[in-house]
Amino acid sequence: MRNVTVILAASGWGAGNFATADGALTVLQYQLLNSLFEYPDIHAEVYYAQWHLNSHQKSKSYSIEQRRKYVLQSARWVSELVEKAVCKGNFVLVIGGDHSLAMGTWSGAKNADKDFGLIWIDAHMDAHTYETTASYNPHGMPVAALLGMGDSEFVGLAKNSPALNPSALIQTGIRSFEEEEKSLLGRLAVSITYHQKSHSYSGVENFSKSRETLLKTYPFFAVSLDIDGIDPTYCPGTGTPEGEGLELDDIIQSLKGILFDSSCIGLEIVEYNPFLDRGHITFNAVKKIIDTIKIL
Ligand SMILES: [Mn+2]
Repeated sequence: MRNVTVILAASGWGAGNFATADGALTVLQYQLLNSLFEYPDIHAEVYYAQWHLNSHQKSKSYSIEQRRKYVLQSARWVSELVEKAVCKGNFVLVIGGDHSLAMGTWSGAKNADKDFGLIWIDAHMDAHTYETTASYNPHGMPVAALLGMGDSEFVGLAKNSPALNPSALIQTGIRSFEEEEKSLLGRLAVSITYHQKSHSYSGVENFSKSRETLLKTYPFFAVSLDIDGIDPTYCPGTGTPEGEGLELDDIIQSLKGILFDSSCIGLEIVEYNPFLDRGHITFNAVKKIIDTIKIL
């Protein structure tokens, strides 16, 4: 029996497009979690909250400070739920919403005193601060914040910051970044796998090596999945797509059964924006990922 806490956080305040919030709403409305509820060995509890009024408004029409306020509010809500869930030994499944929520997710796990490493699957490094960002979108900042850099309230979501030591982070899928991010992560010696589709590459092998590496130092690990890490052929419904990405099948194979991996504390799936989807391509990809995490 595995107890699962599902946290659906409909906030797009950290992204350039508010409708990123609706990924969480879509997962709830179209019952993508049913395969978890119906599974006999899983007991799932679900939390949902939303911080947007009108999905079609651009977040840019709000001030940086207003957006920062809601980013903090939503991240704090996630953080408190994650902390409680991890304390109980539950597997945490966080569904966004944009990637700024990760500041809350993994600060919450740290606040629960869990010693864990994190596999960060993404096209981007998300290692900006307000000092280096060009977009002022906080979804480009969670990695810096988790490592203790940048906005003091973002960093302070972890009661005992930083939430992550540089050695606890492995990034994969990376193919779009700014020099300032690369230099920050380089200085901290974070492990980064740059992705080029033209190279022969097994995402599954890469994932299991990352898992092994983290588990040599940390008793637990977790996964943050930004769906823009996956090739836009499979996940076009996202705000900042980048070509030449990871194979959807590699991600699915890597995450298969992860819910029953006792060394895994949780998974976060972010940046699914249903309004940018083509047909139901991204919807089906997210459904497939959720369906396979319980398959042994
Ligand atoms: Mn990201």
